[in-house]
Amino acid sequence: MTDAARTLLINPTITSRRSARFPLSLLHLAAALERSGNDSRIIDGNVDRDFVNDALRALEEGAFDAVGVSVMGGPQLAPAIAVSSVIRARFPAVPIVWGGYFPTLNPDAALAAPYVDYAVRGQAGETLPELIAALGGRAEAKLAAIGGLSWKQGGAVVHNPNRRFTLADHGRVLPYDKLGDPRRYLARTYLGRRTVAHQASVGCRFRCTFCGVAAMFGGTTVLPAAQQLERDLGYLKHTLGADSVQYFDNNFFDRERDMLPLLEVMARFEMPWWCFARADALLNLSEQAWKLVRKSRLRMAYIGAESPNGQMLKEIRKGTRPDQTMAVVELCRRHGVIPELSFMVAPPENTAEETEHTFEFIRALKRVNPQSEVVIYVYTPLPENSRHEQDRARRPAKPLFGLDGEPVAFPTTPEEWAQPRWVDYTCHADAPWLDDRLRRRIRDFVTVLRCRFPTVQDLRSPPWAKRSLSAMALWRYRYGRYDRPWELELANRLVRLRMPQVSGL
Ligand code: B12
Ligand code: SF4
Repeated sequence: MTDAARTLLINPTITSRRSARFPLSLLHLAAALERSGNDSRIIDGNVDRDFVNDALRALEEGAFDAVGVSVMGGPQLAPAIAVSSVIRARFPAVPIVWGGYFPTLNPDAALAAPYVDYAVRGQAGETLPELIAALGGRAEAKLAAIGGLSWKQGGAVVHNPNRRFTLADHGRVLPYDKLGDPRRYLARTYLGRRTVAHQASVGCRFRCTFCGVAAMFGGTTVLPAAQQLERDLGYLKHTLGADSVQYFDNNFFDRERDMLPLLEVMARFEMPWWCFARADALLNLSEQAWKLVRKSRLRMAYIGAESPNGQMLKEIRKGTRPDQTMAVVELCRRHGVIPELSFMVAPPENTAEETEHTFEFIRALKRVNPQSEVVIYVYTPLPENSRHEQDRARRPAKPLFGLDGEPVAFPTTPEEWAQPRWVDYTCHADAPWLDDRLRRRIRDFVTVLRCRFPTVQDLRSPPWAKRSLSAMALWRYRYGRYDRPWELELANRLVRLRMPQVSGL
């Protein structure tokens, strides 16, 4: 490989142009490649809807030494397969590298595809430059020494050891200019007119058994230095003109003593913000920290409540309790923060009872804080093989069975994972142990709930339409008559209320 190798970095389409946010994964990789003296070009399928042809054109025009594709399980798989397979067909000599959550959690499935040569697990800031450097002669000894890499040797797949997670401060902001005009990624949201996406820390110190983040990071988290955050926010606010921030940090509030310097920076910027958080972390914040949280203008915290069943929370190693969920909605109300609570209904055991129990719990939360927002997912545990290697043997998951009584067999190729039923599984929208009656029941409850309490995140629907829907849903919600809310479905089709779980903010 020459000294300055060129890599084509692709983010396959996963959301609408309106909902596109910075492809932070690729920006981090472009920065890492630049630091190692290499060049790259980014194609973002969220803004470039013809990204497959544009990728082919880029490869025709310029000499690229490798293609890197960012792949999250779910709806991003089909476009990732499409772009990778046409590149393989037209440019068979160009190595194709997959990275992101899908290959991290399913490296064997990723490498089962003939159009994937390398799967990078976890962070790739060091792995990718090392791989690019090793590609020239494809020296196997060099490949074998690269941490976090899975690759093919003969007919077998080799998984090199994991790599440690880092968050080194390289003294500069991400190379946003690689996206053309980065300002087109700022969006009007309920936080502000120009909301920007940013990730300050890396990882999460918890190991909830169902969570892809735990599977990726294995309980590790690294926070940025205050000066790094200050520099990044300064650039986003003063150079790009952002007025509010959506933090993509997996779990924003870590230990308070480490958070205080970061909150002080954010309190100086006073840019309204949204983040992922845990109920226990918010409940444990001191008055001093809350003062900074209020000053920094936290508007909404997305909290994984998961279930009202304490035993289930223990089994999935959530580490929080239902009474903490109840307490945090009250605490948020007092501090002017909207709690956005996510729940996982329809677990594999006591499926229907647990679901009804969760609906009742949600109603109780709404009574304490009617502003609480609720996101309902179906509980779809990770395949045992996808869990972090340290967690796999420790507490093996219970076997899963479908409605037919047969054990659930997870897919083994990207094509299988891209089938609608497995996309739904990845999106926590459906599971093999759900019957039609329960599916319908969940859908009906969600329809009544979101019509009765339209989300503040929806700026598209006019206020009168939201008010009318809410009034229409009143009697159904009050009397628990969720079944077949045809009139709400019809009205909803006209208004098209937003679904933040699909498009983000
Ligand atoms: C923004 C985001 C989205 C955006 C799209 C992002 C995009 N690609 O354009 C939207 C809102 C569309 C989205 C959708 C979904 N998402 Co999402 N999303 C995120 C979020 C919040 C941030 C991603 C990010 O930018 N991270 C920051 C970057 C720097 O980290 P990174 O992406 O991990 O990248 C690093 C490595 O993974 C690796 N890497 C990544 N790409 C590549 C490529 C190459 C070539 C290499 C070598 C390495 C590499 O290197 C990078 C730098 O170190 C994450 C949570 C998180 N904090 O990561 C969830 C997350 C990735 N999403 C997740 C999921 C499951 C989804 C959904 C599929 C399902 C759902 N219900 O949420 C939906 C699909 C919804 C639908 N029905 O359409 C899960 C994945 C877990 C899993 N089990 O696989 C996460 C972790 C959320 C969670 N806590 O569960 N998502
Ligand atoms: S559910 Fe939240 S707290 Fe648990 S591992 Fe995932 S990101 Fe961390």
